[in-house]
Amino acid sequence: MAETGHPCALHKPRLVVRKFQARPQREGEGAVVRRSIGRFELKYFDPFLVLDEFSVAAPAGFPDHPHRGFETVTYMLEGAVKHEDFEGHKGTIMAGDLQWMTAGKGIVHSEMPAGQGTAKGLQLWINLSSNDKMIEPRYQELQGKDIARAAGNGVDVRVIAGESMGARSPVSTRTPTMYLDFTMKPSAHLWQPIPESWNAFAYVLEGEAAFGSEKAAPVGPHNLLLLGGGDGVEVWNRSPAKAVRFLLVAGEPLGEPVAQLGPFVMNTEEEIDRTIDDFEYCVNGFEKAKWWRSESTVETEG
Ligand code: FJE
Ligand code: FE
Repeated sequence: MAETGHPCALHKPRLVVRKFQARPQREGEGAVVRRSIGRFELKYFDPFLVLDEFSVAAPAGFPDHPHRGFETVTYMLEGAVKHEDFEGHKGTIMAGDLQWMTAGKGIVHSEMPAGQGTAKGLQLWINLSSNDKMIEPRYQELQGKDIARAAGNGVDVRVIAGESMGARSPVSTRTPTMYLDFTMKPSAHLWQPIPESWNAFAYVLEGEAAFGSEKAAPVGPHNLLLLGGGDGVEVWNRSPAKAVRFLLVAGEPLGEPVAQLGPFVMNTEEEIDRTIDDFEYCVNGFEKAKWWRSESTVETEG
């Protein structure tokens, strides 16, 4: 069994308390996302605001739009996304790559599929505490080859944030967060410790696994599982032939009020009103929004 701790009687395994199937919906300009966290039945899973499994091909995409008050974590599964922001920061996030963007007091950017193929991946929005909402924007970008990895006993893990199976991510997270991408071979079993006070969920990408209890019904792709209390989670791949790939994500809840208007997430309605003014008048972090338009917008308009 792959483990970084032991699931013996001293442990309190987390069980699945709710399951959501993420169905496709339209977002941005003609893009399709399977939204699990952030839809009306699950508006907020402190500190997580949105989890979108996206699929986008040109000319669809997420053209010029702002963010304030949280972080976006983009993890590519297939194809590539071209991004550029109003500070001149730009690049391409390819399959396996990670972009951890702290929007802080303000980012305006575009996120568009690169080339002709379909870009697929995950975007997670992590809330920032009231103390961090207005910090300077920051990017942490990792190519797939630089993402920490560990393997053993039929389990492979890519450590996007936090630590697992002796591998540790270099990403620093303002809101304490663990983000793991597991692949388990048939008949593999794992125990992953999770800090007891954190909220945790799993999201299945491929194959099927039983979460929380060996007898649990296996869960397949596009399902989000909220995990209850405990100090870790046990997962079994009981399939005779098929691997399972899933994300395991956990974060320390902020326990603060949330006021949200689309891509602006603050603590109070008053702060949202101020943010709308800041964006409209291009002040307090949105200075460069005044004249900026992405190259992709300029190209489309000729
Ligand atoms: C959006 C505000 C946004 N899911 N998944 C409002 F910021 C967005 C948005 C995204 C997004 C971008 C990528 Cl690359 C992947 C995403 C939302 O940019 F769609 C709306 N409606
Ligand atoms: Fe964005």
